[in-house]
Amino acid sequence: TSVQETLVLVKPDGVARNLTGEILRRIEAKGYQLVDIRLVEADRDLLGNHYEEHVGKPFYEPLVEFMESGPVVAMRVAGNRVIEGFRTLAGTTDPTTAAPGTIRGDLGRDWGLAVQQNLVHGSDSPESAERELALWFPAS
Ligand code: DAT
Ligand code: MG
Repeated sequence: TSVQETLVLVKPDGVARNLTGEILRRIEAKGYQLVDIRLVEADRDLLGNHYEEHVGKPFYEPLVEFMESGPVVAMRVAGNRVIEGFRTLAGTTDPTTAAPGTIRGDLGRDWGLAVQQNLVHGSDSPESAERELALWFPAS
């Protein structure tokens, strides 16, 4: 086994739509462990660090504006191969084409909103997970 920790964010659309519980239910049903959880109003500094790989891309500014638009729920989640496993639960980036059975495929918008409103973030590698967990859980 390979126990890992990952950062999961319920984005402002997920919090506003009261989907935090449903998303956590899916994480727990899969057998992953919730280690820590916070409600965060993210500022530009945090978001710029979090999305540093996307700085300068055309979707960067709308993405940061969206992520600042309301509270986000940050979760530290542990489990065997959870980094890849949570991204599989989340589905692909665009909710329109994300597979049924996934968070984005089942719950993601299908009414003309921008692709950044895709409910969740999950770290994409062990290096990203370590970096992002340090940003969102600075005290632990
Ligand atoms: P993911 O969240 O699936 O890891 P990513 O890291 O490539 O995707 O991008 C981060 C977020 O930016 C993504 O959740 C939604 C937004 N985004 C990505 N590509 C986009 C695009 N082509 N147009 C608009 N927003 C985009
Ligand atoms: Mg990503």
